[in-house]
Amino acid sequence: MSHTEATAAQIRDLKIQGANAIAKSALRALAADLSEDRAADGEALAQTLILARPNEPMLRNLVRAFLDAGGEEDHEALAERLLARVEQEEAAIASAGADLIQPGMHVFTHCHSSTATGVLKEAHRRGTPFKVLNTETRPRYQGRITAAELAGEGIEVLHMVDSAAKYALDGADLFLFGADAILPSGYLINKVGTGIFCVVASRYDVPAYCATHTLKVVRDHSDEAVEQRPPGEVWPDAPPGVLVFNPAFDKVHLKYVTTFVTERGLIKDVLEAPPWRA
Ligand code: RUB
Repeated sequence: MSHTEATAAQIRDLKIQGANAIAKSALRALAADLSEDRAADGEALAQTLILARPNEPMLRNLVRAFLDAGGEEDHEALAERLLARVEQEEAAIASAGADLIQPGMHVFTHCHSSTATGVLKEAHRRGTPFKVLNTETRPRYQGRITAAELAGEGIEVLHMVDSAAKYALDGADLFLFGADAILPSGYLINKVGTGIFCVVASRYDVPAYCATHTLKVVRDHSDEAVEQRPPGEVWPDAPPGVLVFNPAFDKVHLKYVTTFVTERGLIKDVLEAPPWRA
């Protein structure tokens, strides 16, 4: 099995999750296959990775930048150069986001976004005392990854079921979440639950910050349908006659986002950010 096929399978099965990790692992797999076989069809390999999950523009944009930069540079070296740059830019997002976290704040977060946890870990590294309230994120429990990661750093975490989020948002100082996609149609895509939590946050006047790399801005079309996951993730042995609805993500209107926290700093209109080139 090629690196590309193996990585695409891991992305499909959520063994690799979160837009950043998905995009980086896809780029590594593509570069590995191309360096092992210089005659391999890069566009076809890229297509296999792109089809693994439909709402991952960071994967699409990063792989596109890599293929367009082709030329003489060794594939692995080019991939490493791009990944190192993305990592530097992630540090810039963490720094811009950490400026928002003030001593004593209660920060609500949902699912697992490495960009959001990067912000929180940076704030903690700076010595800012704060508390994180986080939801477990049914059906795949990515919220547990967040809780374990932050607690492992020594950050105070209060973990709860998704439907307890009102307790967390009522009185929270900030709602911080990531993004899979930002659509020219005026919506962002992030883990299912983000939409209802944004609405509740706005009712409680809790500012909602989306921490995202601008590679997540969709460049190739205006809108896209949300990924639907297998019903068995929600209820493996649902009785006959019960139809199970399992959207992976929510589409959230951009009016709910107070500001985007990006590698270019705090940006209200992230759709205006210029495309990222290698
Ligand atoms: C993960 C999710 C994350 C974004 C951003 O969903 O919605 O918030 O992908 O993550 P899933 P990151 O677990 O279904 O992939 O900031 O790490 O890119």
